[in-house]
Amino acid sequence: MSNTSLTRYLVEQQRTHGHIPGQLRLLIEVVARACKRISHAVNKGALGDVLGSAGTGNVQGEIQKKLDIIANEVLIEANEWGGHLAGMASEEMEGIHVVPNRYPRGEYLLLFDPLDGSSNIDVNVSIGTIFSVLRMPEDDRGVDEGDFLQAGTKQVAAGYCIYGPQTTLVLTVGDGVAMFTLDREQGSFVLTQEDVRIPEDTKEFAINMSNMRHWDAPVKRYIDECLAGKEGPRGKDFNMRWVASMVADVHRILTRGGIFMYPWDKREPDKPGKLRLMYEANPMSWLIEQAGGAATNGRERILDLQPKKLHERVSVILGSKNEVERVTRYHTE
Ligand code: P6P
Repeated sequence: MSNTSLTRYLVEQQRTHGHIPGQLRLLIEVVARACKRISHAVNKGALGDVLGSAGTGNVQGEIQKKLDIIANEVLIEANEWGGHLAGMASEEMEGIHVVPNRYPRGEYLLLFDPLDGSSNIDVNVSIGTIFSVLRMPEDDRGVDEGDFLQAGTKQVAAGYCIYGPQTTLVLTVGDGVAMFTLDREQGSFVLTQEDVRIPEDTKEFAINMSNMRHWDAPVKRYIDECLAGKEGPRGKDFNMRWVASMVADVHRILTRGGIFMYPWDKREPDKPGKLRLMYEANPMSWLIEQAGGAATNGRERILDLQPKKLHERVSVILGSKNEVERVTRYHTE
């Protein structure tokens, strides 16, 4: 059992790969500490005044849960004074949050979904925080929304913290994927897995089957073939999972492989998909690629997409490389 703390891992990674300068290490450590606080609030459940709806709506037009707002505030308060950030963007806020003038400004931009999977909060199912780090464009004066609109390939760090049976922080800075489990006695994240690798093949798909009648033909073909099992064109039986918390489905895929799909569907044809590009699809896609998987919107690599709006949505197909390539091939055939 390793006793490598997150801090020691980051220092040693900087020594060997040089991708974690001081300000970025501070940023990651501050985000990890904020996730510890969010985990504490989540774990209180009904014992703390944290369940249920806040009675407000967010920019997505979704009812905000109390924990959505608590998590958002924890991340803002933890990160604005350290001098490592120029600004932040959140699923829970319409506009960006520029670091106030009373604090020093740094060279990084932090984007996050403070609590993903909110529909699962009140039923005690795993949820999580997803975060993505970009660098402020060079010689840039003030901080504005345009500074955040960078392709996923520009990320310098990405990760999530899943609040499940364990609280686990999963991180990449471009040199593979590492996992840190929260040791509540020590109060710190301890390295429990590094060089995470996703099997290129899988027998497990994750999709919300209730939307089947709304899917595009390539997605329907792929799932029909999975359902046909051994007697069908795939020659093997498949299993299905759908947690309705992207963090939990992605964590399972990083741990044992699989394919996750939230594709475009004809319920709202103008919406490219349900999930958000900047602070859900991009960080998760980088983690998946860093672990040997693939991530596309059905036609293009997600990390190559040039964002036009902060809260834009995207169709997501990610996980075991050979399965994602098959679904993508069905779209482009
Ligand atoms: P549905 C959670 O609200 C989320 O954004 C993702 O975490 C999750 O994968 C998806 O939506 C679940 O959507 O339509 O199945 O409830």
